[in-house]
Amino acid sequence: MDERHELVKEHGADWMQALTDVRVFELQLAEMHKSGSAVLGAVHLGIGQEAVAVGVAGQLIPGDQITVSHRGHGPMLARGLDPERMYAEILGRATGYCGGKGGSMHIACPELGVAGANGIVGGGIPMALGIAKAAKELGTGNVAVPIFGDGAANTGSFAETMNLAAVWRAPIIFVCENNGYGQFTPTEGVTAGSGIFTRGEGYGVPGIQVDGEDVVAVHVEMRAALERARAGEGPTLLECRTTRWHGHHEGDERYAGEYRAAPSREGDPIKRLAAEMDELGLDGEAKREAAEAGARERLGAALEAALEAPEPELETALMGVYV
Ligand SMILES: Cc1ncc(C[n+]2csc(CCOP(=O)(O)OP(=O)(O)O)c2C)c(N)n1
Repeated sequence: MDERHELVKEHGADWMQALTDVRVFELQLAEMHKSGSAVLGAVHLGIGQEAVAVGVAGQLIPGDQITVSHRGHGPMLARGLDPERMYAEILGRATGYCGGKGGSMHIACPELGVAGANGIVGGGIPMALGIAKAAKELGTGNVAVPIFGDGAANTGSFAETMNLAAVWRAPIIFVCENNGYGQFTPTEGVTAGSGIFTRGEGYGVPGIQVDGEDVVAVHVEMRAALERARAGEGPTLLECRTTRWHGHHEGDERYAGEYRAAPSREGDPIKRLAAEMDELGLDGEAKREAAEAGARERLGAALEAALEAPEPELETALMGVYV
């Protein structure tokens, strides 16, 4: 039995549930947004990109930290955040992770390994290096993982962080979710070179490109990068090629064919895993259906509970504001 087969046998059912949880969490948000109801602020969904979330964040250990972009629900859920509190945050409720004052793009829970989401493109990358440097100095054995888009790979903070990360041999894994677009701009029109993964080369940082719609492949490459980082061998750059199915944000009217071709759904990470499990006699399709039914029930209840939660008290409005 090859390694891939063994991994699917061991983790397939868990991955199926985790991928489906992320998908259903976001589908429910999309449905709510469409109905014009309680979603506050902009919401950017990563539907289609779930294999990156699960393959990367699903194998971190307590004390590891991720930073995510404006499109970070998936990695935060895969890291173990509570869906009800995430919904509450997105809906502006007092029970949300930031008391309802952060919204989708500012969810944070360092206690559970989510140092923070960030609406500033590239903003989470240097934050993660600070965390990685501290982990190294304290000898905790933990790592930091900034997860960001291809657009962020064109920012100065990416290059600057990569440089210092290499100099410090910091335990950091740069995870680029290359979904083919930076907001409304096709990646190839604004991105030089022969692949974002090659950008580590000049700094002596190993770069790997992986099929980001294949949870097994992402898991395997991330596992290798984690081993390197925990062994003191320094950073790795992982470029995950994936597809975003929705517009830049929910309600993005330019989505309907104006700036992009209809996204291919052939790479659907959930269906691919189900098919592979079926080939191996592991009841993939049946497990997919069961995972979806379970997710709909559990996450439906989480959303209901969040909707019933109170809004923040007026007296908390200035809490956490520093001038
Ligand atoms: C510093 C900064 N510049 C510009 C923006 C506006 N903006 C928001 S998302 C985005 C594109 C990001 O593209 P990418 O990093 O590829 O992430 P994706 O949306 O594709 O997941 C831009 C330019 C911003 N939020 N921050």
